[in-house]
Amino acid sequence: MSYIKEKFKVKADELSTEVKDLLKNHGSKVIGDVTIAQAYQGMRGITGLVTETSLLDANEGIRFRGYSIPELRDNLPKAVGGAEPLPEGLFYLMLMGELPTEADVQHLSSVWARRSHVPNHVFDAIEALPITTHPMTMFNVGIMALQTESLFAKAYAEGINKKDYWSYMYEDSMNLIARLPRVAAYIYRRKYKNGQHIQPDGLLDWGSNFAHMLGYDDEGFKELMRLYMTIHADHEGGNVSAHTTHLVGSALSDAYQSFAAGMNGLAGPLHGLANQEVIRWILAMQEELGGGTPTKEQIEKYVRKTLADGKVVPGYGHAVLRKTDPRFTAQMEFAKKHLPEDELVKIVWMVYDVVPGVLTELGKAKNPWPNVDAHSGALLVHYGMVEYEFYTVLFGVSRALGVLASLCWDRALGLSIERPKSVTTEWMKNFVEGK
Ligand code: FAM
Repeated sequence: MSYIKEKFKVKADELSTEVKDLLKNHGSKVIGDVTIAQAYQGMRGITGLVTETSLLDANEGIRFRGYSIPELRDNLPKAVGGAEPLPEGLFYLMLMGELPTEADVQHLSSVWARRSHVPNHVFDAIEALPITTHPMTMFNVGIMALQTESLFAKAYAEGINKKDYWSYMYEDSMNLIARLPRVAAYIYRRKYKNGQHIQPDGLLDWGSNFAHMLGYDDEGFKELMRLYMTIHADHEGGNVSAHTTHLVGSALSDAYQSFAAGMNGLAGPLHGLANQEVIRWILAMQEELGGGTPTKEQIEKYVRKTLADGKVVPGYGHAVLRKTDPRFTAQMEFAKKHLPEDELVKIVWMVYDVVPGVLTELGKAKNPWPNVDAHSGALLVHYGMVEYEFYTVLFGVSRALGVLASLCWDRALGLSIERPKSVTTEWMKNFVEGK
């Protein structure tokens, strides 16, 4: 057993004991009430899930095992000559609950490089789809084709003890994370680069090898990928992709099946697809105005038109956050350092100056501030990745780090199959009338 796996097992046994005590001594304590509005309106504010890897504060933003994004950028190990955290380190932090050493991160880089082989039938499955297929559909077909490799599914079919589920989930999660960049890069090169594929470089770290296979060997893009893979990884447990992965996983579906389910949620425009929608929205605005950099007045007019047409302004608002997303701020800082004169980035910043005021004035959106998706596309365009339909796949590769670390914990803690109670509107009416 690898030392990381052994260490995880020790931590998992400790927490399992604590959870058993918590349930035995306080299991019936009430942690919240549920209103009728919450039942109809996306269960917002209901505390009903346990996710160890990260915790979101409405005003401060996400903390991974207690570390904010600026703290991660300071404290996680970096590549030689790099300034952004290595995503391997964030995975270690989320899994283990403590910061990794340089050696831990190097170990994960080499384990994932060793496990990155993708069988040919996965590429064949992707090739069977029309070239016009959305990259997120190709991505999910690729993930599902990889399911043939699930060690958990194989072991379960042969018959295993419940106590060992975590071990197979751990192996499947490590293998899936190792393989995803290759699958994603294959899709990118197939759809946009005439199928001219690039072989992995086993000496590179996970994020920069991904950049390399996508066809971007620029050091700036590699740094961007490391930052991108770090900040998109996790956002506590209730968001659609994390919750779906956890929910499907609770049926003992394996890591591939659970993650694919989560990715179908990420593909929705109110969730991960918003990153492509932001760039599409800015390009449409530029086209309508005849190109070039719009003025703030023109942006404001376009925002009002978007809202009047009954559409959302992509990249703005959030179900839980109530301030500017620190993931937006981290990308803004990256842009100020590496590409302060970029035209599209400047438009993103002007949009940031305009949208919160308009949304606040209209008073409908509970959070008028930008989320992670408002900035990411402009950075990718700067380095030449203009194919915005692909952006959510990048988000998905990163999200694997958080939701798969969480699935390892779900199995280690032996969490139950998820099955909340639902009622009908008839039931609600009877309840209100006291029947
Ligand atoms: N533009 C226009 N209207 C908005 C809005 C926006 N950016 N954000 C919220 N609203 C509206 C919302 O549609 C709702 O209108 P109705 O009452 O007519 O349904 C009203 O304001 C109240 O919504 P809320 O309570 O403030 O937001 P929700 O919690 O219901 O929804 C979001 C949260 C993120 C789905 C919503 O803000 C939105 O649609 N934003 C644009 C899409 C986006 O950027 N999604 C990415 C979220 C991101 F962080 C991620 O998952 N990657």
